Amino acid sequence: MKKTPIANRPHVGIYGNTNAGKSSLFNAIFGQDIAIVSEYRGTTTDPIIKAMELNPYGPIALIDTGGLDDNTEVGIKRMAKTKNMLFRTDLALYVADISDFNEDDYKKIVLQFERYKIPHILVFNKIDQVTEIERKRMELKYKDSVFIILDDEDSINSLKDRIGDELQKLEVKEDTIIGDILPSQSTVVLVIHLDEAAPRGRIILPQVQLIRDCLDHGIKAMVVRETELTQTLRELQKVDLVVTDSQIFKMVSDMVPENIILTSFSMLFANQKGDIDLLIRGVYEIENLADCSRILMAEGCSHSLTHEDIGRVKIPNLLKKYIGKELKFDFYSGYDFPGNLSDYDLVIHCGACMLNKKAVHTRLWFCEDMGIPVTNYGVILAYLNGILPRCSEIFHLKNEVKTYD
Ligand SMILES: Nc1nc2c(ncn2[C@@H]2O[C@H](COP(=O)(O)OP(=O)(O)OP(=O)(O)O)[C@@H](O)[C@H]2O)c(=O)[nH]1
Ligand code: SF4
Ligand SMILES: [Mg+2]
Repeated sequence: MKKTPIANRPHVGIYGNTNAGKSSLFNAIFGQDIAIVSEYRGTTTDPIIKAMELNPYGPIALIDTGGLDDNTEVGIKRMAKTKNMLFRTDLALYVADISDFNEDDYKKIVLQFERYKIPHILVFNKIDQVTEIERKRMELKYKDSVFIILDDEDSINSLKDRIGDELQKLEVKEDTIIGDILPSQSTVVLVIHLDEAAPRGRIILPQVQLIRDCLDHGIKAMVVRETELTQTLRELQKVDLVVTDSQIFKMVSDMVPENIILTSFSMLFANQKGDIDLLIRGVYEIENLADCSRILMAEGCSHSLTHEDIGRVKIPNLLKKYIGKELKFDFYSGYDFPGNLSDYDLVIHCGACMLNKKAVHTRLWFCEDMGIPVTNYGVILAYLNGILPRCSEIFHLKNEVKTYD
């Protein structure tokens, strides 16, 4: 049974006013009572996110959120948490109690959906509470919406089908890290650096994901430390690509002959989840940084020590040394961005292994819209080490390589 990491699943978020029936719908779609349902407004405080199979579509992540119409102090905090979910939502369901539909509230959230480029389905719930005539009137007025009763399985199944159809249109199915770059039967050498900050007894998620992606696409992967790399390259007859940890890029670049293409784990993830061209354009903007320029180090989760080392220590030190100026770094982790994004001169993003594609894209759009250059750890390390042209070569070759796939 294939278990897709949550970050690789399209995210379907359920939004709406308090008591609209969001949690009831979450449970009905999920097929189990996970979220607490009650007749009291404001029951759901923190969003819930669960991985599930949406048949026949496939794996998705389903999100239940707190209501949007509560202006009390607690309600405002709850709404902030709900709005953070917009960053990662690929498709939204706006649930409305048919007998208590507030069109102004709906229009307000639609503006937010548009800002975050999220398509949505308007779902009218509790249709057992209104007359047939009222229901027909609403059906005529909101032609593209779906009408459900939670204990009517058929209506839930039609909604599930509609969700699947909308997701198909978005083409946000699980995508590949390397399978669209190299043809099957290619040989890749993955170089993993095991220093004291590396977790004991295991390798980190991006490395696991890349190995699995190689297996899924019939790409042969040889996993080595840098100490075994030279010997490995001598022994293998054909190597199509070497992928290395960004932190030892310079050393590995010196070890890998010029005729073998080299890139980093972070560059591959940047290409898979983000916009590699934008991230490369962003990195050249470091040449324009001035004394006391502000840089946002944006991380996708409360990182492990390994990442702390790269994002919090290595990159800031390298960058200050390269620019020769005092720079001010702020660190932020989560799916969203801090409210003062416009204060920054540059955003440097982590590899985003825990973020879904939509969350990364939303962050990049926000930077682009505000005219703030954005790059990521892998791209900046390659740039500062003078090897960016070499490690981005694979992405320019991608289209040619794809033709004999
Ligand atoms: N009659 C009827 N009641 C429903 C239906 N769906 C949900 N309810 C009831 O509506 C109430 C609110 O449901 P919830 O699922 O907790 O609503 P919510 O939107 O999650 O509410 P908050 O978490 O407070 O924002 C509960 O008492 C549900 O039993 C329905 O289709 N028909
Ligand atoms: S999401 Fe970012 S900070 Fe978190 S583990 Fe992945 S690369 Fe590191
Ligand atoms: Mg709820």
